[in-house]
Order: sequence, then C-alpha cells, then structure tokens
Amino acid sequence: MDRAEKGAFITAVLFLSFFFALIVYAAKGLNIDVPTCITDVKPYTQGQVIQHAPNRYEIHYLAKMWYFEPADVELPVGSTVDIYLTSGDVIHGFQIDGTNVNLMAVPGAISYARVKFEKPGVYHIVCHEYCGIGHQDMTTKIVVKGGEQK
Ligand SMILES: [Cu+2]
Repeated sequence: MDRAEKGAFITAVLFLSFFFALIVYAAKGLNIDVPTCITDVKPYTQGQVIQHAPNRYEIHYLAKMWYFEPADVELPVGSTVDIYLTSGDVIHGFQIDGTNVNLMAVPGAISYARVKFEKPGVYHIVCHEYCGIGHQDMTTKIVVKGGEQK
C-alpha cells in the first residue's frame, strides 16, 4: 500500500472510531437512545393523556389522516412524559420541535419515547412522513405552562 493511502486509511478509521464511540456513549452513558418499538402495550384506537403523578404523564398518540389525537395537550413545566405512538391508517411521522423526539407512527405497532419538558413554551408536533393530500396540515402541539415565563 502506498504511504499516502495508508495515512488516509488510518485517518478514516480513527475518525469513524471516534464518531462511533461518541454515539455509543450518548446511547448508553447519557441514555439518549434510539426510539423503541414496544410490545407490552395493547394497540389502541383512541388518543389519551394519562396522569400518573404530579409532573408524570403518559400520552397515547394516535396519528390519522390528517391529524393527531389528542390535539393540543397542556402540561405543567418540568413534566416527564412517556410518549406512545401508533397509527390508525398509513405510516405517519411524529416530531416534537425543540426536543429529540422523532418517531414513526406505524399501523399495528407502537413507538415509544420519553421526554422531559424543562422549559415552558409551545412545542409544535409535525408529521414528517408523507401521508397523503392533507400531509402539510398535519400538526398539533404541546403547551408547557408554569415556571418563569420568558
Ligand atoms: Cu401524517
């Protein structure tokens, strides 16, 4: 192997190892893992908000052409929320702006993510997977209230 080739090869391997190590560290050390597909929650056909304790919520989102259920949820600041997501028809996307929640709504399956809302404000949720003629209007929001308003 040419010396320059060898150098480029070693540099590439070092870079990729570094990136890979950081991703593993984020997932295992900081618990910022990829969304889970879960099997221990029964499929549901209605969206709902369940409160378990002060600041502890569970939201079952149902994505359908072309809306999310429940729509416009209000939560107190500091809430930790378990997000469950399924679809009533086709594949939809689900992204909560300002957080790293980015899921797919798959009919027959349930996606799961946990998120903590540390700051008050309006968190818009958009469908980012093409789902038909009304796709661009498929949004909802979570309004987080309380604490110090800026
Ligand atoms: Cu959609």
